[in-house]
Formats: sequence, C-alpha cells, structure tokens
Amino acid sequence: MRILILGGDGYLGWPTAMRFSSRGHEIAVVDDFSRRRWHLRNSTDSLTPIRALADRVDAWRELSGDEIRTFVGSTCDAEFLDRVLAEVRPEVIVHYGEQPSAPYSMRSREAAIETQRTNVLGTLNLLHSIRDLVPDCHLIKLGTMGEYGTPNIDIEEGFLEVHHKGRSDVLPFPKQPGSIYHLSKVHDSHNIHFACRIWGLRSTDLNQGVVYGIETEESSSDERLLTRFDYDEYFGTVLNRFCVQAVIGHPLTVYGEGGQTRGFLNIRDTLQCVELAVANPAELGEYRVFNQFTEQFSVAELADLVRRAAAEVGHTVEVKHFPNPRIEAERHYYNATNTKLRDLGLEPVLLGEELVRSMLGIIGRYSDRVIERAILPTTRWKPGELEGELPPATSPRSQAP
Ligand code: USQ
Repeated sequence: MRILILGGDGYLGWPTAMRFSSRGHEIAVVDDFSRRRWHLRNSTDSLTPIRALADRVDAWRELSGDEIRTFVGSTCDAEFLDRVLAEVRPEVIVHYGEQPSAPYSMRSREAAIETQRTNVLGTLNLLHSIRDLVPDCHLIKLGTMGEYGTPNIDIEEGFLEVHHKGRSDVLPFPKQPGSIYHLSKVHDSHNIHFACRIWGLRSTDLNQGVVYGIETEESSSDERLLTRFDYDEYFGTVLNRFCVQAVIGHPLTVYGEGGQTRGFLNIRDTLQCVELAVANPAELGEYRVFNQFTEQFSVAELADLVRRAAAEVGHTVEVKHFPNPRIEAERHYYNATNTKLRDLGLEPVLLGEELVRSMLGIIGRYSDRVIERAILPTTRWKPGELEGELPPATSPRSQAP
C-alpha cells in the first residue's frame, strides 16, 4: 500500500515508517521538524542521539534496501499538503503530526495558540486535501485517551448509548479534557467525525494512552535508526521520565498524591495497533474510535514499580511527591474500555519489572546526555499558584514558543 506518515521524524512516526517499510509498503513521510525546534528553544534534547531525518533514511536504505520518501513542510500549508497528496496518492495516512504535550500547551498564550493552530487547523487542512485529492484514503489519526478526562463512569470507545426521555441514540462520548493540548484533540475528533458524516471520508481515531518505551524491532537494529526519547518537563511522558530520573539519582517526580490513573501502552504496541488499523480499514463514511492502551496504572504505582526495578540493578531511588503543577483529579474513578483492538488481534507487551530494568539499561548507555535542568516542572496550569513551591516560571513574554 502507499502509506503517508505525518510527523514521520517523531518518537512514534519514525518507528512506524520503518515498520511499514519493512512490511513492503511504499512509505512517504512528512515532517516540519517542529519538535526538534521546540527542544532547541528550550535548550533540551532527546536522550538518544537521533540522526537527521535524511541520515536516518540513508541508513534505512543501506540496511533494508528500501526507500522512504521525505517531504519537509507543515500540515498547515495547504499548497504543500495538496502537492504531497497529489504526488504520493496515499491509500492510508497515519497522522502523528501534532504538538503532543499538555504542559507545553499550558505554558503561555502563544504556546496554546500554536498548539491549537498546528493541531486543529493542520488537521482541518488535511481533511480538505483528502476530500479533494484522495477521498477513498483511510485516515488513521492519533487522538488521545485524555479527550475523555476522568469521568465518574466507565469510558467507552468513542460513543455512548444514551437513553433520554423514552428515546435512545448512540452519541459521541462526553469529553472533559484537562489541557489545551487534550482539548485540541477533541476539536480534531469533531472535525474528522464531521468530514466522515458529510463528505463520506473514512477515519479511525486512535485514542491513545500514555506511551512508554525506547526500542522497536527496527530501531534497535542500528544506532543510526534510534527514535527520540524525551524525558523533559514538556515532551517526556511519565514512565519514561521516571526511568531517566531513577538512572541519574533524581527523586521521582510524582505530582500531588499520585492517584492519577491513566491507560498506558508500550511503543511496540503503538506500532501493532496502527498496523491493525491499516489492515482492517474503516468503511467509506465511517468514523470509528479505538481506545489504544493496554493497561491502567496510577502514577504512584508506576513510581513504585520503577523504584523496585531500579533497586534490583543497584539504583537507590527516592519517590517524592511534588506540588501538582496541573489541575487534575488526584484520586478518582477510572475504568476505560479497550476491546476493539484486542478483538482485531492485539497481543500486548505488558509492563513489569523486567521491562523497566531493560529500559533502565538502555537509558544508562546515554545517561551522560541527561540535562537535569529539564526535569522539574515549571509550567503551572494556573499561573500564580504554587509560587515558591516549584522552580520559578519564566515570564509569559519570555516563554513565547
Ligand atoms: N505526572 C507526574 N509526574 C511527572 C509527569 C507526569 O506525576 O513527572 C503525571 C501527570 O500529572 C499526569 C500523568 O502523570 O497525571 C500523565 O502525565 P504525562 O505527562 O505522562 O501524560 P499526558 O500529559 O497525559 O500526555 C501524554 C502525551 C500525550 C498523550 C497523552 C495520553 O504527552 O501526547 O496524548 O499522554 S493520555 O494521558 O491518555 O491523554
């Protein structure tokens, strides 16, 4: 198949490109290197020494014999996107090309606007390009479990059967996201659903949980193929951050009580899920949602797991509760459904001490690259709160993205 991957230079996009290429598909990637630029502005970096996209593609060609085409540009640029779609004629588009960080989206007005412009308008632009150039194409869009928030009822996969005053319907599940970033994904979902209902496009919205892990089958085969691994306040996800903190002897940064519960999955399972969505496409006119996570954990449970696994390989780890910079429930009900991908054949890689120990081992190889300054949170959901309890935030003006 001809598969176009948006955000193909990223944490998940690059391993996805290699996976589909290794399966014999024709792969093209789009990226505008915004993640690399955000890091440059913050003076932070990936833990793993990632190569330039062109070098990765060269290394992949040398090792696999397969070509990955690259297009450098933004999803917000209509002319660029139309040109790429007209040239590639994709049968599938996997869309990771968004600003993915909740804290980044909350750091300033400029960052909030940049996040929603990139995510909401970039995707709206894409929907128009698909409608006009490749209307049969299957759009696989990375959404997030955070769209639902933490309701006091079970979370269903995108839709809820509602009985109201003697009538019933299946309606989009109510959304209560907790950041401007998560909110941008809610707006995306509405726009994509609309495009499927009104224009007859087809899409799978993968409401993904928090991803952890470093290596995939392809990326571990040669150091030049490594994917990025973020651990900083903005782009590091919680388990990846805890593992880096354990290796360098930094106290684990549990925000608040640590009862925040989320769905999690290994990076290897992200690839498996996207492959399953490609192999089992949505029908024309269909908008479907898969909840893409394999296990639920609280933040405190993860901290304890990392502490125990690290102790076995000689790291003494302190778990510390920091004042929570976010506004979120720290003790709540959480029970989310995730049967659709399992029904399609997902075989999860489950999290345990052995897996954490293997992550700690890989992180240890690069521990001299850790920038410790990047670890503690400085962005507060409500500016002015927690003054003096966390490192001082830079003034909103100097935080311009
Ligand atoms: N947390 C800590 N300590 C830390 C970092 C985070 O206690 O050092 C807590 C947060 O307060 C939050 C939970 O861990 O309650 C998860 O935080 P996170 O930064 O790992 O994940 P989140 O902000 O929710 O965003 C990440 C990805 C995003 C994706 C989302 C899936 O960055 O792209 O959409 O996970 S989900 O969480 O299911 O919405």
